[in-house]
Amino acid sequence: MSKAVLTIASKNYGSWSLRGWLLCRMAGIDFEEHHVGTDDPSTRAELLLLSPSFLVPRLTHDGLKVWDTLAIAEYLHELKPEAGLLPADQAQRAHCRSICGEMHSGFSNLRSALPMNIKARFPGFKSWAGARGDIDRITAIWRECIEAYRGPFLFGAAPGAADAMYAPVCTRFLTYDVAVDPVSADYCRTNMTLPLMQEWIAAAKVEPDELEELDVEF
Ligand SMILES: N[C@@H](CCC(=O)N[C@@H](CS)C(=O)NCC(=O)O)C(=O)O
Repeated sequence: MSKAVLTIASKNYGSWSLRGWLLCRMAGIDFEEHHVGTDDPSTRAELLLLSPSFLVPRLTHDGLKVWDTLAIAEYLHELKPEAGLLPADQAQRAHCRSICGEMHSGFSNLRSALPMNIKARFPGFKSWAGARGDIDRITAIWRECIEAYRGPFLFGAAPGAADAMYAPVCTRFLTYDVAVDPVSADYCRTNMTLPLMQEWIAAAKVEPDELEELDVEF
């Protein structure tokens, strides 16, 4: 069997890449990273061969191609149920899938106003009202989970798919100096200090700056 390959983009800017990578590492599969720059026409052509959506992350495992972060999470959960990406309890699993889905399909104001940029810091950044609404909803989701399952991660003692899905939000809150309630601030610290997050952040910090246009918006 050939080794699994996870195709990802920038570690500094690629929030979906971060989610896919965390899911693969949390699941404990043995994989190689394949990096593509999605704004370069030749790599876009390459990416189209790899992933019909053009988008990354994309996982090749055991002859299968899996693209789209939620599909990767579900695939890995089926492959390695013992990794605990999704909670063992059915009701908690339904809750977990609901908040992962909400992240996957929503919060477009936050995503466009506060793009992931791990290297950058914008002290005192003013989030506009639309983004503030998304921030309020996300922190309400976190507080509800921490209260129900006692933390420190969203579904209890160990990190899982929901923490991977919300990890790029934690990096954004740090980048854009977003003030949140104490429970959410603690959760952000917990997620950001995970060894896997530290490993990704260290790699993002040494990545060459290729996407300068994302920086000049501010
Ligand atoms: N819904 C997709 C979103 C993936 C996505 O937007 N990926 C970005 C990079 S992080 C991408 O590939 N952008 C390239 C492009 O738009 O050409 C998922 O869940 O995987």
